[in-house]
Amino acid sequence: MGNLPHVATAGTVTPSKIIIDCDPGLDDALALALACAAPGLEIAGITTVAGNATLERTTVNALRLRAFLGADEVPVVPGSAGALAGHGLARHNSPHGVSGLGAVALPEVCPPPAGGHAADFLAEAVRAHPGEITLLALGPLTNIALAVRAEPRLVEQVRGLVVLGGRHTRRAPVPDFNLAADPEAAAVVFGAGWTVTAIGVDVAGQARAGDAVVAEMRTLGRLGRELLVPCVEFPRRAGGPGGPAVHDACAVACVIDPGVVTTAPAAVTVVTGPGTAPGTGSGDSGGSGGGKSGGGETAAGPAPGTTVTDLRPGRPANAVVATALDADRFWELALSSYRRLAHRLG
Ligand SMILES: [Ca+2]
Repeated sequence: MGNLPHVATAGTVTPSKIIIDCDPGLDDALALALACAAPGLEIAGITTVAGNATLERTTVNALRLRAFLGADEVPVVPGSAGALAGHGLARHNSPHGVSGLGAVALPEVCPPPAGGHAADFLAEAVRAHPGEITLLALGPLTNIALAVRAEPRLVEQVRGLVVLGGRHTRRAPVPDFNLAADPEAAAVVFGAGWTVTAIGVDVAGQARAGDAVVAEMRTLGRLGRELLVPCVEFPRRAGGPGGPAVHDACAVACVIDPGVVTTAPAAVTVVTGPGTAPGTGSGDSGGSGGGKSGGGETAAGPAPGTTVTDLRPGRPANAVVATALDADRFWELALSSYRRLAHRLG
């Protein structure tokens, strides 16, 4: 491992298996729709974590999305409501609304989730298909951390791990939500001994649903009308140049087509408390995080969850990080996939 896994294209060999660990979430919804649309992907499971809303809501949202997207065969397994340190994971004043899905109005009544805990499901699924499953983490990293703690062989058994989180191309002034929600879990995941493919919010945030994208979504029948457009129009009310970012969908696109991003090997450290950032303790100050004071940073150093990313060549790398996005390629892939799915859903 060490690079984004390549996925079979339509009409060729066996689809690539993925498990999506998520906290739906408007951009999670766009990501799940994209994964369902990709002929080269087989979704082996959806696991949920609290984050954009409570665990109860993110799980219900995953179930509603599964039903709407016609993915009834995919197990949905609930996971963590709280961080490793014990505090709650659900964000306050969520930009995704109290429900987690803004004004999206999908039926609330749908088949129940599977039994058990997401972390056990992840470990067992990967063990049953060694070398085949790519984990895609689109929320706080608690479930992934619990899974790899309970089953350290996960590190060798996964095909890949793609994390939406961090900021890796420049000094991170503040942590992103996914890593800040559970910094200890993020540190466990980045330190587990595998190569994490990290799509930072600095790069994924460049994928924005502007007016032309929304206009295209409006032509996509029920999929566009009932899901895609409400997902991008809810945050649009809050404004923002270029339209709302669709971070999680960008991470799915990277699994389907690694050429959507440029990547580089890197040493990534996650700050968990005072003195844990390189440069605040042992004298290494070469990262893109850490350093002098900025927003979210105190006299004790960068805030917990901040990533410190060292891109200098020759350093032992624990990650491959996205350094640039080809936004045109991303939207071409996303909209053509959504069009295919819209046709299927009618
Ligand atoms: Ca998410």
